[in-house]
Amino acid sequence: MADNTERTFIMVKPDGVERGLIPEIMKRFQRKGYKLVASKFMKSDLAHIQEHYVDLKEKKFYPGLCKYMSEGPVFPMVWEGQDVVRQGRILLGETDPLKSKPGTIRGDFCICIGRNICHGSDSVDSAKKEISHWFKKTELVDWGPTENTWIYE
Ligand code: IDP
Ligand code: MG
Repeated sequence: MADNTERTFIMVKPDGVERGLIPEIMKRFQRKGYKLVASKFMKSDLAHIQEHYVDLKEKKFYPGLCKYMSEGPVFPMVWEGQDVVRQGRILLGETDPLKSKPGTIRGDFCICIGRNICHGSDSVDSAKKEISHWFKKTELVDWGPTENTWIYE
């Protein structure tokens, strides 16, 4: 049986927020058929972002990445549905916007790898970690959209 309850962590980064792209990015997941489970508008402190990107801490771009991510508001979200982690990465496009196809979020809306407007979990395991890093259990909304009966067989 396919798992319709898989979850991923998607976040509009400060450049995406500043450029007014929150609704556009939400729309891509909504219209595909995925279910919004949580979202919030917030500013993160540096330590929180450093922990989010801890796997990249040896990279040269890590300090600059963490600084830019903590200097403006972000819009973290949790989306749910069949294969949503992998599909979310496809909707986002490649890490480098110049390698992203038109029709993807990064392919359509940005140019620089260091300003690629959105984050998406790269595996089910990292999605679990990221969701609990950004959201309390009580912020995850348990609901069954009626449209789900028209999205899944
Ligand atoms: P991802 O966001 O597609 O999962 P990761 O390799 O996990 O890509 O890198 C996290 C973020 O770090 C990227 O989205 C991008 O903002 C930034 N980043 C990755 N590589 C570079 C680089 O070479 N220069 C500047 N920033 C980078
Ligand atoms: Mg990543």
